[in-house]
Amino acid sequence: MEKDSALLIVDIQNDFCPGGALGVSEGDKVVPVLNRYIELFTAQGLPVFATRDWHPATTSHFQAFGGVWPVHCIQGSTGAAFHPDLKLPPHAVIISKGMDPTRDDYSALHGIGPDGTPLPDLLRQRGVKTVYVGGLATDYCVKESVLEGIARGFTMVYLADASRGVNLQPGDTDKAEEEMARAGAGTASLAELAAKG
Ligand code: VGL
Ligand code: ZN
Repeated sequence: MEKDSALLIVDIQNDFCPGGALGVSEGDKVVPVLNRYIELFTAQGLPVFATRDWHPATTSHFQAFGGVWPVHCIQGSTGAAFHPDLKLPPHAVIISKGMDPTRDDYSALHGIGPDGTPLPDLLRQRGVKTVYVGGLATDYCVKESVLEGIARGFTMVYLADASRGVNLQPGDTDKAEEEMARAGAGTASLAELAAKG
């Protein structure tokens, strides 16, 4: 990885894993992969950010209030907790998103850190220009984060081996990957990054 890189882990929460309220097929399969990415970035002294979908109990994001999703990732609930096998290092910065009760908001770049600082500012403060992104779900939060990062001038690299999609419609994950590539996102894999060291 370049010296100006960071790892952005998206929504590895119980509700997005099999058995959760909005379980993504094979969502838990990315956990050991992300743990290896975490090791690689940490070994190089690079920042790690982990987002969490962090909803109020009442939000237009949920079916009951006019939205498309079942209730999921309510602030403080077990469903909103990170998957128990995800090995976040002490230096990881937790980014919360989806708190606005009036809209769907998938982009991690709209999220805030523990002290309320928006993620783009946290990235700039650390000199980050290249963001490696993986997690759940490819066709929502991962895609929107990658597209918004590009729009804001960051170099965004999509990690397919660390991501899975919801696929409300069959093929949504493929479409999301095409959209990210068209917008200028790079791609990388664990094997490639591990080989480079
Ligand atoms: C997400 C669906 C609903 C995501 C969040 O983070 O990808 N997807 N809420
Ligand atoms: Zn959500």
